[in-house]
Amino acid sequence: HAADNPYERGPAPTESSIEALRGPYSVSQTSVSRLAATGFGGGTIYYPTSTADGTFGAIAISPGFTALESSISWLGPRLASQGFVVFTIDTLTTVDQPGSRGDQLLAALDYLTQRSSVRNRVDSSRLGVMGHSMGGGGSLEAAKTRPSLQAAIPLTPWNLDKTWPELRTPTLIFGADGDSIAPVASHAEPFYTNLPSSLDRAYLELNNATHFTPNSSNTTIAKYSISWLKRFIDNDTRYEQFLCPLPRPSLTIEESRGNCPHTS
Ligand code: 9J3
Ligand code: ZN
Repeated sequence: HAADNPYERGPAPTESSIEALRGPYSVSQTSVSRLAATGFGGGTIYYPTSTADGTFGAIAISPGFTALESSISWLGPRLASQGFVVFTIDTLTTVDQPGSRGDQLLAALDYLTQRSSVRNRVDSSRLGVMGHSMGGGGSLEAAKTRPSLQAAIPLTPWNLDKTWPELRTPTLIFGADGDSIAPVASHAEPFYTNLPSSLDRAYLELNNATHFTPNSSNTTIAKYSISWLKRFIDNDTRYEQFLCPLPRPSLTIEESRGNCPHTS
């Protein structure tokens, strides 16, 4: 109940509401030019149009190596319509490495909460990061740098660093069974395994999927990302039912790992 949790937003979720192409909030968007941006390459902010529900948690999302914001833009309205401010960004150059992408995700969050036209709509204590490939590796770097982040979701992540014992941020990693660019055996799986075992963490391996599956609208990615962000950025335990017990292997999920019940 909202009286018990000041961060709860929107109606009680159902399986169909988290699978829907859009959630309950109408979404507006505003562009941030590369010239206006500091420490990242500009982007697009998607946010609930109404101010009636107060502030929202927020996330920044980075694309992967050689890719543009457009490669992850489907997540903007998909997540914002559930009640988040979502900043899909471009990087300074398309060849920036994961450490730089992590810094740029944090610069984008700082821009969002301090300088953007929607800063008054954002609760600056409730922030998270996502990213694809080297951007997913960057989301791990961002969480390592800023432990106050409330959620991280690397999508088919790529990083040379395989060990993440420093993380204190609840982290949901998506791998893809057919990923030949960031094979799960040398990227997503060791990243998951080398998070602290005490951390709220999960690993979902997409079935019949490739490195580029996160670049198109995908209901499995959306529904579990929404649930993770709601559970850990909004402290909204109404979404725990979709995360624990872990989703069983299915047509869309090859494998799942994680700690249940959650501890934070
Ligand atoms: O961001 C990515 O797609 C990383 C995968 C990659 O191309 O790494 C090669 C250096
Ligand atoms: Zn490490």
